[in-house]
Amino acid sequence: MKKKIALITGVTGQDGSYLAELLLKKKYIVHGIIRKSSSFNTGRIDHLYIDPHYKTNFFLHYGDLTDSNTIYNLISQIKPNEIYNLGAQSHVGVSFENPEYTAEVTGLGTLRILEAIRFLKLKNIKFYQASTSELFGKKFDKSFNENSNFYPKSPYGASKLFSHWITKIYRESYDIFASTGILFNHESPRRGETFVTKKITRFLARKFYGLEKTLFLGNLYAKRDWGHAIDYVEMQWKILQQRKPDDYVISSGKSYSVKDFVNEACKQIGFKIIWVGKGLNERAILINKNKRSTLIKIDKRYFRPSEVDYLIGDSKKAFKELKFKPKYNFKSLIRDMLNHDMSLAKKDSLLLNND
Ligand code: NAP
Ligand code: G4F
Repeated sequence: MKKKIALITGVTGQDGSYLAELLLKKKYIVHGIIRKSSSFNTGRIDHLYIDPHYKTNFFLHYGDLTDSNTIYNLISQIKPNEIYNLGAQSHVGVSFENPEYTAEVTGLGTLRILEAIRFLKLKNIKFYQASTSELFGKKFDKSFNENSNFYPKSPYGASKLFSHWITKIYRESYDIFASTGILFNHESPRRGETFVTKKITRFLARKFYGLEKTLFLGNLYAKRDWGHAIDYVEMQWKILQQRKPDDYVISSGKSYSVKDFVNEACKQIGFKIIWVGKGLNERAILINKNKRSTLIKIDKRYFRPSEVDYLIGDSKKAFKELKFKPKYNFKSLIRDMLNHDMSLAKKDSLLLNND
């Protein structure tokens, strides 16, 4: 049987790397688009890469979602059966600082791919758009599903809303197999270091080995529905294996605050903490025998001009139609992240002590 060909934008990111792994296991030929960078940016996929002079099913191409010509040429040359559009300026906080760039990449980037598909008239191509729970900025119901109202609260959310709607518009107008996954927060050992979960687990692991002093965080009271990226990328693939294109919410159905995340991570690593103070003066105090020290402080620069306070998803449709069965929960996600960060921190502390 002929091997399926997939093209992934954002292959160097958290999801892109796990998805490439999954598709290679499923015997796909996988092409990924990477950005030119002055330093290495392929750390998450280096283990998959084989010099193309030797036998490989994994190919990388330079490209950028702001560059229509390259997107068009790559799709035209590769003729993929499936395109996964995971590339984005994906940081909500940064989108307030770089709104125009975020709209270019996270919004218009999607349109560039859809236009290439339309112009090339490639038959049987399937397109996946990485939509997000950031579309649901305001709580209208108890939980959010495919029919909930959208109310984005950031330039990132607004850019993703454009991408979400334009995907539906191309599906309905041009009969393109274009689906979306409205994924709630998903984390992993490969999560970028500036997202709050990774910031916390990395800091605690390094603190354990004496490599850090204090962590600065923003809003501790925002609630998120957190899952594991390994479970969620499998659903991205499943969404494109359905008979008809559609939209699916992928979530755990449980919501925890940032503070809950800190408390659980501290418990797992064996740190006894108490919280004192209020507002910007709130702090977590580490109690070690009779000694007390400040472990976490609040820094107002990590607050956003507008915040999504509460997210919880309702994935009934995915449970039924995609047979969604996540292997990880809140506690095992944190354990996985901590185990990984502890082994990295241990290595760093050994290096430091050997110097
Ligand atoms: P991520 O780790 O931030 O990865 C983003 C990827 O996009 C990286 O490979 C990045 O390349 C690439 N990229 C950035 N700007 C680009 C540009 N101008 N042209 C081409 N590629 C570009 O994000 P993730 O967590 O894997 O998320 C994957 C997708 O799902 C994103 O679209 C995100 O917005 C969306 N999403 C994520 C979550 C979540 O909780 N993780 C939830 C819902 C939706 P570099 O490595 O070079 O920076
Ligand atoms: O980890 P975060 O930056 O993720 P956020 O904003 O929820 O966005 C992530 O999930 C979305 C899905 O809902 C994706 F679409 C998006 O691409 C991204 O992957 O922040 C989580 C919460 C926020 O409420 C934030 O205000 O944590 C709060 N927070 C508190 N202190 C912090 C910090 N966030 C960050 N990044 N850094 C802090 O120090």
